[in-house]
Amino acid sequence: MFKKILIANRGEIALRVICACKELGIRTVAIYSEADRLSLPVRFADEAICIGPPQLAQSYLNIPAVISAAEIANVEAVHPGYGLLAENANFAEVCETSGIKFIGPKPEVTRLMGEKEKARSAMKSAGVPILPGSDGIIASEGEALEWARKVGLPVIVKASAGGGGRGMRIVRNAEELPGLFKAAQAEAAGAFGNGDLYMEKYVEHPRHIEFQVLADEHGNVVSLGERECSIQRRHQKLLEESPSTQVTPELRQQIGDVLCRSLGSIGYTNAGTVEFLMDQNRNLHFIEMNTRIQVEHPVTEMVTDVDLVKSQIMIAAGAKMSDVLMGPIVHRGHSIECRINAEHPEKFTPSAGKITAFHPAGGTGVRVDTAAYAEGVIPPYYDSLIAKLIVRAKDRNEAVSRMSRALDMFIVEGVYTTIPLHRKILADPDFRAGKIDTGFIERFLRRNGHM
Ligand code: MV4
Repeated sequence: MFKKILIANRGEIALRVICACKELGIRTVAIYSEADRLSLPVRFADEAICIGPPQLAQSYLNIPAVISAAEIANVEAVHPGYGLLAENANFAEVCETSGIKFIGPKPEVTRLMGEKEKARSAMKSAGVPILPGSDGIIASEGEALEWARKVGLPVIVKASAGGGGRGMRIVRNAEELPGLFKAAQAEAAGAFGNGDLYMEKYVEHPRHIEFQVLADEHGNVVSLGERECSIQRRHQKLLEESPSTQVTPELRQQIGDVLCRSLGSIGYTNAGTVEFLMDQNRNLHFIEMNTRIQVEHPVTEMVTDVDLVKSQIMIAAGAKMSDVLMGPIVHRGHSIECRINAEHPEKFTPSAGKITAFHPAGGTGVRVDTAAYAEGVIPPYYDSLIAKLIVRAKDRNEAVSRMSRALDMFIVEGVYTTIPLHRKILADPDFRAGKIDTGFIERFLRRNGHM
């Protein structure tokens, strides 16, 4: 096992990685920007190194600064958390050439999954169900029209370098296609420095359902089942749960089996998340793969009792799956996570500042992943996640009740938060009935007079 790991992240996920390391007997090195000097990861890590000023490009995204810290501290491995450098294949490569283990998949696999069109064709070849669409990058508007005719309207054009919703256009009639194609191309070129586009059949009112996997370096892959992540606003997830009300044990097993075979053939290693859209007929279609630990990983941990971050570290150290897991994956109960963000309730704009009072909820079946504390400051430079409130209960109804009371007993003062929004979502009849899809939040906000 590693003796010492550097955590190339901040906030709650840096603390989450420190928890895993402490339990594994691994020493930890925190890196921090000048804005995070008084943060809990700095306090709880065995060592801490300031790597620069608050701006991301000069601190947490500054690869030479992060590598220098890793070399000065003499660590054997780097855990990137999520966001920041987690899916940066160049960073993974620099770690490798510096003799530091990157806790994630091999750089070439990270690169493959980062090119969405290549990921789509690799997963198709490996037997994962995908949507009808273009075969590779679309060279011109003329070719786009040909594909649209072949696939049938509506279609969606997507940026190959994209993900998370940027550089996407829905096309409902052929006359609009050339203009929308050009707009998507320009947006992608501007945002990612790469205007490559591909096309898929557009799925109306899909659910966003993702599968968690773990893969060791000996060819063993396991599926830990799905998370339902349809409650999103502007491509930011607000609430996630596991299991999905729409996934039967048979479908979970079937998709899990397909993923184990296909990811094995691709040479995938570490934790990963495979994103699907579920259509009205409950069919799942692959859209993208994330090669990192995700914000919402705790809901999977709660229903499987597998520590995903510890598993990542053990796998990176060369452990076999049989030594990482307790045995076969068993799903028990239901888990929900609410993301508590520091943001204005109506405008959804970040609300940075000092937290004047902080009392996290507790009690049976409640978990809080956070790096916040009373008198602590939410800096304006980073994302606005303050805490993840996670519950686990025997079934969905009990999980909803438990989450509602936990939200009622969670105090955050000094900044605006999404707690009131979550309380309303949990009281919503459609949400309670499991009638959710990616359009839920927009309908909900309209019904509740927010828009
Ligand atoms: C789609 C789609 C419908 N059909 N692809 C948005 C973000 C990106 N990761 C994929 N996205 C979508 N792709 C096809 N073929 C609808 C969306 C989509 C969406 C997906 C997941 C969660 C929320 C969403 C909100 C709007 C659109």
